[in-house]
Amino acid sequence: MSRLIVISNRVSAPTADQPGAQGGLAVALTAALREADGIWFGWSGETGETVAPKFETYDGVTSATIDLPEQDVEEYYDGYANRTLWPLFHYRLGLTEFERDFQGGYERVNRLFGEFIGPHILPDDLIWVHDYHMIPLGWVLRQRGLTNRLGFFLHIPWPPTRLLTALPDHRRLVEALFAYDVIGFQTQEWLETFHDYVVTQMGGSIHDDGSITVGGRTICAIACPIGIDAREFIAGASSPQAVATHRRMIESSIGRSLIVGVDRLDYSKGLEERFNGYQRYLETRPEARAVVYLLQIAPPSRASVQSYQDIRAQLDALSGRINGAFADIDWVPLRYVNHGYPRDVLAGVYRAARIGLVTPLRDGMNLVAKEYVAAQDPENPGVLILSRFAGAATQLDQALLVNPYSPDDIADAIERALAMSREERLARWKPMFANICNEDVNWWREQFTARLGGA
Ligand code: ADQ
Repeated sequence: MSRLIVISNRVSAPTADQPGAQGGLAVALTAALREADGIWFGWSGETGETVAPKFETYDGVTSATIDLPEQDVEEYYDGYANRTLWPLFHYRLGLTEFERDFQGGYERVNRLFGEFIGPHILPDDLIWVHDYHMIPLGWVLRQRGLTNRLGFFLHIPWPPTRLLTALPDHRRLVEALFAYDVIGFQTQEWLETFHDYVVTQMGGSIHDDGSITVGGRTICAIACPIGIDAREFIAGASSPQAVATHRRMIESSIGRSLIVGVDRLDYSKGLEERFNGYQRYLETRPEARAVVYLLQIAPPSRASVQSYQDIRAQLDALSGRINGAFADIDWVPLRYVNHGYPRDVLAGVYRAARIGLVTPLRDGMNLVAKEYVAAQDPENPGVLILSRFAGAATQLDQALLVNPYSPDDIADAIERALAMSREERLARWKPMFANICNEDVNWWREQFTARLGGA
């Protein structure tokens, strides 16, 4: 059996400092790394001079991290990854910053990773690189003479060709992907937009078996949607902490229906539009006031980037305006919370919520939608309202699908969800639940690694 080497910007394998599992991806990859005696490489999150990777083996899994100089963090992570690629790949050309220094920093850090990781790779290792931070890494490793099987998975959308061509040197970025043997996207839609680029910009051809040839090099590109660790999440939903949270939520709701949103505070998640949709609901259905409330949990992320500071300030103002306009002496329409919670607490919150409101403007997948479905009471499930522009909408098509830009669409869906019979709720929930159990995170990992292993 080959070893598996995972490389991503940050490592979320458990360590002595942080022993708990940190989300589905960590759980799935950790299990695979343990079985395959592998290593997970990434940035430590610290700034400092880059020296040899720091190895740590905890509970059978080895992680290896490097520090990065401050300038590299600014140009590679804050810069090219989060100010250029993230907004562009989420269709936000207006928020995209094009700085040559960012691109330089991005390529420099990818070379640095190659330099530090390269010597630790054995000839038979399977290498799996993750996400937009690391696109050129495969190419860097090939330059170093590596002939291993190399895979890449993109967790975010692939943008339409005409958007992508706004990126200076877009072709250089895409060409780097051809150093991999297998590349994976979350959905068929992103795979097809990638095909479009390859055909129209590179003169490549797509074969019946899904492989792609450009200039004599053939690679395999697949759609492979990520799932959650359904079994772990379902078990978590009946843990003591979840049950206590559920009780606390029901008590504090005093008979009102809870609508819940849980997101990183990010402009791609459509929070402003969601608040506007909720406001439209309150405005147009005065009789519904005081019988619902929205709990939005949104811990800040990427706070050093201006566009994230801006969205945070806008949401602070908007949530204040909504509460100012609609609150009563014994009712607050919007509880807006800016910090994270342990997964079992989230599970209890999801279960207490009559509606899961998941309305990103664009999202590679969106795991919150899947977690909401997993946490429901099988006898009396709530309703998922889901953006059609989330990758998850292709699998969770029994949700109430909405256009997240339309406040009326969101308001109508809230009304419909609150009035929905138990029978219809069950009929919608059951196939979604089956999907998240069948196509869970282990299924995703096996699909990808089977291709990577040459199947
Ligand atoms: P994200 O954009 O981070 O992921 P998402 O898929 O929703 O988005 O995952 C977020 C995770 O963080 C979920 O597991 C959620 O429970 C957790 N989380 C969010 N808010 C939290 C809070 N307040 N407290 C605790 N936990 C919280 C990127 C892509 C997605 C893709 C994933 C995985 O943008 O489209 O689904 O990677 O590929």
